[in-house]
This record gives sequence, C-alpha cells and structure tokens, in this order.
Amino acid sequence: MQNNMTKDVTFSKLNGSRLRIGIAVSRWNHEITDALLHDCLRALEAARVKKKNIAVIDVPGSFELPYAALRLIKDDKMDAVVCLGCLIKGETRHFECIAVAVSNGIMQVQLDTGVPVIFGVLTCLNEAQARERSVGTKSHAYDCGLCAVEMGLLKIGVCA
Ligand code: DLZ
Repeated sequence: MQNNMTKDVTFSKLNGSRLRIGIAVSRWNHEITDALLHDCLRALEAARVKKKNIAVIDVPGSFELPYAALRLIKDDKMDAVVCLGCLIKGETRHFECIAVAVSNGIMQVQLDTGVPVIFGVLTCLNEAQARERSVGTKSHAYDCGLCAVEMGLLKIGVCA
C-alpha cells in the first residue's frame, strides 16, 4: 500500500513489538468503520505489534471517540491510540459540529495525557467518498495504524 503519506520510508521498518496500542472505533456507519478497523489491525500486525497488546473498544458514534481514547490511555496504559470513525455530511450542520468537536477532542486528549492519539475519522461528503477511503489502496486506516506505531515509539523514546 502506498499513498502520499506512506511514502515515508520509516514506515517500512517500524518495530512495534514493545508497544501497547488502543483502537477506539465508532459504530455509526459501521460498514465503513468495520473496514477501517480491519485495515488498522492489518497495519499493526505488519508493524509487529503483538495481538495481546492491542485493545479495541467500540462506541456509539464519532463524538464519543475522544472519551474512549482517554479511557484506553488511563485504564489500559496504551502507548498510542487510534480513533476510527466515519462522518458523512447530511442536510444539517450536525456533520460540522461533530467533526470539529472530535478533532479538537482528540487533540486535547493527546496533549493533556502525553499519549499520541491518531485521527482516523473520515469526514466525507457522501457514502461513495467514504467507501473509497475505507477499502483497498486508499484506506486511511492502514496509514493510521502505522502512524500509531511511529508515534508510540516516539512516546516511549525509541526512534522509528
Ligand atoms: C448523530 C450523528 C450523525 C447525524 N451522524 C453521524 C455520523 O455521520 N458519523 C458518526 O460517527 N456519528 C454520527 N452521529 C452520532 C454522534 O457521533 C454521537 O454518537 C451522538 O450525537 C451521541 O453523542
């Protein structure tokens, strides 16, 4: 898999075998988020994160992701957390409100706790965009998994 972000060569030699990685995943638009979860787990496996060191919790919608990330950090002592969700624009401004709240919430959690939290929330104008970004070579979640390993290594003081 190769897109603009994965051009970084460091991704190819990541060793996440010492890391504990949490994944918070939203059930809203679950066909999309199931695919995101699958690809994120694939990336963690490729980066040698041990299955026993991966915790997944699901929440009702993307708005709940920052709190779930906080719990994974405080209760399960994760070295990095990936938040996976899918926001699809409707006819009201709900989409914008949730998107801003979630991205600010994720930033707040990572800066308050010192544990990296990766933004794996798709913000799409329609379902076709969401499908395109959740499967195959353009999967955003695969990059997010690798990003979590790289940032987790930074957090424990190991250069990637
Ligand atoms: C309410 C809502 C709406 C309209 N759309 C989405 C969406 O596209 N994607 C998503 O992840 N969640 C959505 N939600 C649910 C909110 O994230 C949240 O779960 C509820 O507002 C309850 O706090």
